[in-house]
Amino acid sequence: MLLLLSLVTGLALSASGVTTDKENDPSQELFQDMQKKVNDLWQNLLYPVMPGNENNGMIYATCEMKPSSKIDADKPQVTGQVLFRQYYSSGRLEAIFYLDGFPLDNNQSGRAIHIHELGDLSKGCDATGGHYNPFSVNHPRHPGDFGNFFPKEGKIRKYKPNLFATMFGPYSIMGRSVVIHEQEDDMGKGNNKASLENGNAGKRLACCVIGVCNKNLWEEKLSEVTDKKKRGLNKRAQN
Ligand SMILES: [Cu+2]
Ligand SMILES: [Zn+2]
Repeated sequence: MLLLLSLVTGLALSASGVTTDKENDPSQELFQDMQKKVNDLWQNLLYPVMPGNENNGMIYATCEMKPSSKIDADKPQVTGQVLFRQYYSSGRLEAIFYLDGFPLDNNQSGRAIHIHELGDLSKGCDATGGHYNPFSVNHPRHPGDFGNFFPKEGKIRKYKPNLFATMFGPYSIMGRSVVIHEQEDDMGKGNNKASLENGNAGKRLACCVIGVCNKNLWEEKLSEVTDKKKRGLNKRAQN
């Protein structure tokens, strides 16, 4: 806020300064000055806090998944991380879903994962609000509608690029939550109101708040997730 105020004040001061200097096409000079100030303003508003500034314009975030305190003990106790990476300012969001604690059999139903509006974990995952929906659209067109995940041997190991959510600007997901549900997302095809709001995905098993981090977790987990993918591709190529 202080930053905003100082920039706005700077803008006003420079505007009054230029009107007294009419020698070098003041309107042009004023325009360029204003343009620079507006760019600086946006830059400061949009640019995220970069830890140590060592990431070359790449921002990383992590969400440390914890079982909801409101979920029964016989339900899956999900832990792990959802990691995000995005190149400033127009790169597409990428995510790694690295989650444990699901039943070991491989025929279980899918589990929905979404970004919810609030980063409030005071009531387990129940105070995280509905799906983050900045454009007032129906489910599954919310920026954090990640769809269904099918655990293998009790784990989810998934890399997803080209996501619609963003960590920059007014619609940043930073400080909001990631929620994993007990059931499958019906992707808006459930023929009822809830389907167009939340995909009827059922109870909230676990959740976490998205926060800025450095690149270490991402690099550590990505190799594991993509190595698996490579092995899968090799297997397919051999068959
Ligand atoms: Cu949800
Ligand atoms: Zn949704």
